Amino acid sequence: MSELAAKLADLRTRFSTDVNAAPDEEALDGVRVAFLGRSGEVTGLRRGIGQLPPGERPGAGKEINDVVEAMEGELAIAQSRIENRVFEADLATQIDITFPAIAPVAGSLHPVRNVIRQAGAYFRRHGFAIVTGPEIEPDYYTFDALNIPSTHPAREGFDSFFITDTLLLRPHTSPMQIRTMQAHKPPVAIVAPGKCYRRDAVDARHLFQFNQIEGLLVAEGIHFGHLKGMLTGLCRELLGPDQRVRFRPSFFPFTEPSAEVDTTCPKCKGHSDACNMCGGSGWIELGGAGMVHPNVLREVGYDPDEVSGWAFGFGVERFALTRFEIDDIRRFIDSDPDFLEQLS
Ligand code: FA5
Repeated sequence: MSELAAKLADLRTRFSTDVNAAPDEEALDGVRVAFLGRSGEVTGLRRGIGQLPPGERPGAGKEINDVVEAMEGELAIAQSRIENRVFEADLATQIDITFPAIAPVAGSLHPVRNVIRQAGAYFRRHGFAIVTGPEIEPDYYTFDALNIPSTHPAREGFDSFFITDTLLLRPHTSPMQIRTMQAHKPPVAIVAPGKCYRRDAVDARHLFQFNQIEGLLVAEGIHFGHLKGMLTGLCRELLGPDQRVRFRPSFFPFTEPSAEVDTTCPKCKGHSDACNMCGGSGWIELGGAGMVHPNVLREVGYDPDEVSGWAFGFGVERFALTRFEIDDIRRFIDSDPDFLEQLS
C-alpha cells in the first residue's frame, strides 16, 4: 500500500468514528471542518500531491477525490439522522399522551329492532316463547287455515306480493299462529316478531316492508280480560306508566270477537285537540286482536269446547313512531345514522 493510501485509510477510520459520535449538528459541522474544511486534514493531503513525482499526481488526486466523495455521503447520512432525532423529540413534546383517545364510532341498534327486543323481553318474562317463521308462505298458512277461504273478500285487504299462484311474501305474521298450534298441543303462549310485505303505496304511515309482532295464548279458560291485561302491561312498559288500552269492535276472519287495539296518545295523553301525533283523538292505533276463532282452533286439531285463546298483531314501526314521537314512518328506512342513534 502506498503511503498516501495508508494515510487515507487512517483518515477515513477516524472520520467515521467522529461522525458517528457527533451528538448534534454543531458537532457534526466541527468534524466536517476538521477533515474537509479549507485548513482540514484533506487539504493537507492535497497539498502533498505537489511533492510527488509528476506521473503519480493524477492517480493520487483521484484517490483523494474518491475518499472525499465517500466522506461527504457519510456526512449527509449523519445529518439526516440528527434531523430525524430532533423531529421525533419535538413531536414527543407536542403530543399529550395523557389525552383521552378518540372513541371509535360504534353503531347502534335500530329503533325498530329495539322495540322488538323490549316487547320480546316483556312477553318472555310472562312465560311466552319467542318464535320466528318463514317470510315466504303458502296461501294455506296465510289465508285458508286462518278462516279466509279463496273466495273471501278479506284476502284483498292483505294486498300481497305473490311469487307463484299459491306462494306469497307473508302480508302478516298470523301464519305463525297456525304453525305454532299445529306443532304443539295446548297450552301455547308465543310471540312471533318478523317482517311482512304488502303492496301498499309508501307514505307517512305505510311501507311495503314492515314488521309485526304476533301474540298467541291458547289454554283452558283464557278470556279477553287476559288480553287486555297483557297489552296494557306492554304499553306501560314501552310507552309510559299511565298508558291505557281500548278495544274498538272490528273484523278479522280468524278472531271472534275482533277488535282494533288503541293506546292513549303518549304525547298529549288525550289533552290536546291539536296534537299532531293522534290528530286530537287522544288514541293511537296499534293493531288488531281478538279471541281465536273456533274454526281456526278446529283446523289445527284443538277442541274449541276445551280451550280458548286470544291473538293480536301489532305493527312494530307504528309502535316505534308513537314511542319516539316521529311523524313519518319513512325515517326508519332512510338509514340516517344521526337520526337513528338518537332513538333507543
Ligand atoms: C293484521 O295484519 C292482522 N293479522 C292482525 C291480527 C292478528 C288481528 C291477530 C287479530 C289477531 P292489520 O292488517 O290491521 O291486521 O295490520 C296490523 C298492523 O300492522 C296495523 O295496525 C299496522 O300497525 C301494521 N301495518 C299494516 N300495514 C302496514 C304497512 N303497509 N306499513 C306499516 N305498518 C303496517
